[in-house]
Amino acid sequence: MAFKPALVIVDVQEDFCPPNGSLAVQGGRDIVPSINELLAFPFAVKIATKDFHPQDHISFASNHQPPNNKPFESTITIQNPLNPEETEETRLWPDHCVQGTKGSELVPELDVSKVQHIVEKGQDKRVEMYSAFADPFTTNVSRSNLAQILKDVGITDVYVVGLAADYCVKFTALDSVKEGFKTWVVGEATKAVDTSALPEVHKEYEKVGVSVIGMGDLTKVKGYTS
Ligand code: VGL
Ligand code: ZN
Repeated sequence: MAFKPALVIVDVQEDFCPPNGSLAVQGGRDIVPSINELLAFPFAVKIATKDFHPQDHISFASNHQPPNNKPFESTITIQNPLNPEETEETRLWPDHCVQGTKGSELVPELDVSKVQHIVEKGQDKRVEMYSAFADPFTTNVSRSNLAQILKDVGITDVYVVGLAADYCVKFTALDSVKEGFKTWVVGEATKAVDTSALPEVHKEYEKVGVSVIGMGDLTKVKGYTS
């Protein structure tokens, strides 16, 4: 059986980390040592993604009118700009990961010297894009180059870590399955915005065959040679 593993590190950016992040995930910084440990393993390719929004992005509460503009609380309906019949209910957030700001930078503790590709996502102001592959619509409005990078290298297995477990990590893992990769999430190397959402996330993983594993379950990756 072919085995060619990739590491995808999702959105380990200042705005998702304490102490100063505008959308700080509790314990977000604490996963970096585990991720650096993973970066020392012989994955065939190591990729870091960045949420990378324009200031007028649709997911920012500040771009909507009251009373339905409370960050973390309000939700809005987004229409697919390419197909108005397709809609999606989505949460509003504080401004975060604005292109060119300190908050959009990968945290400096992350060993980026071992990363071969940085994939930016969420640049299209019209749509939310939690997944590092594409927006959630059937007719995609926005796609990153992540699938192409993985396919060019001949990757079979994608290991997903980073922030946040219940948003971008989740949708990246689910899309990874859709793209045809065997998909793994290293639980200790993720943190959630809302920990109480995790049992539901794990059920969704079970349904599509995503496996949640621990740092000790990577012997196959450690033994990988190209
Ligand atoms: C994320 C909320 C808004 C994430 C991105 O990276 O999980 N969450 N944008
Ligand atoms: Zn975002």
